[in-house]
Amino acid sequence: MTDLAQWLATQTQDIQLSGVIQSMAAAGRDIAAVLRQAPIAGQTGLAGQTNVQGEAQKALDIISNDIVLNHLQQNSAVSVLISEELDEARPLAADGPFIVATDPLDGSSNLDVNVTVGTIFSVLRTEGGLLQKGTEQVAAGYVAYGPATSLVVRIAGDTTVFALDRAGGWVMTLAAAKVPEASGEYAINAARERFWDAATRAYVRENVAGETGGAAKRYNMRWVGSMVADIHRILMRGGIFLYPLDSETVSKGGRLRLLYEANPMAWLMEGAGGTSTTGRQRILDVEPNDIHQRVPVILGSLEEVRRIEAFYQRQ
Ligand code: AHM
Ligand code: MG
Repeated sequence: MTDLAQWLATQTQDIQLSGVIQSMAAAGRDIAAVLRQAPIAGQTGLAGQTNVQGEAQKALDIISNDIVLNHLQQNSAVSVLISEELDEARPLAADGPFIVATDPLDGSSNLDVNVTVGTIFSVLRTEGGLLQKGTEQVAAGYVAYGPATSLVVRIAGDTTVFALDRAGGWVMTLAAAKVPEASGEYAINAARERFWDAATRAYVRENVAGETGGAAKRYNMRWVGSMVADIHRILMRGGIFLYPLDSETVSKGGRLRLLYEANPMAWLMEGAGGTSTTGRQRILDVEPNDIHQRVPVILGSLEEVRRIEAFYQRQ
């Protein structure tokens, strides 16, 4: 059995970079422990509520952010933390060579129904500044808090999957994830159809028509509403995830965030042979102009991403 430290030693000579990934993995282990206990501690609700002991609750989003922050504050390799939960980038070790961008608890609206949520992270070099394209990432990963707690991580090579064992260690369960090129499964919030652009409409219409339509095969649809859960399924068995630009999100540039949601997921997908697009360009090539910038997100199996890109080209 290979553990995380052994795997890291095969992926990079950079001890500091390994340490950053170890810190995020440790944060994930600690967040998993909090989540397991959350219904008993009365912590699945919103901030501002009180728990059964009458104590003020902090939403798990804030607790998870604090856990990540605490781990990274102890790591002198990290100069700055960018987080969905922090308005501004948070300076940490003055001369640390790395920046971490994170969504500490993605999909948290699903917590009260005990559905898989996750921690997403991206690692950048400090010298590149806060606003760097996804291609500049040196590593990315997520932790999925599901029936098992999984860590999916990639430096520059393969996208690799670990599971958290009962002793709190990470055991490699898949050395190199491979997203099947073809798939008949798509993930989109179909209740937003009235806001969709023409390309998304045309693509989904074909999928719904199945073997009788232009795509000439049968499709199935899945939407957990928790990006980490949807992406993990696609990474393991193929499919496509879509949160396209639509008429309701167009003024903001999309729904999901570029630096700590789209870029790390695109990095992991590409490492597993999948691909990503905004519809118009590769996600990893988007120039950020704000740390909380939003972006349209389409990623997964090669053939399906190419199919919807063709609709965008015709539009
Ligand atoms: P969050 O970062 O506020 O948790 O929102 C992101 C989540 C993703 O996990 C998920 O893919 C998407 O929002 C779900 O959106 P919708 O509410 O349209 O289903
Ligand atoms: Mg999020």
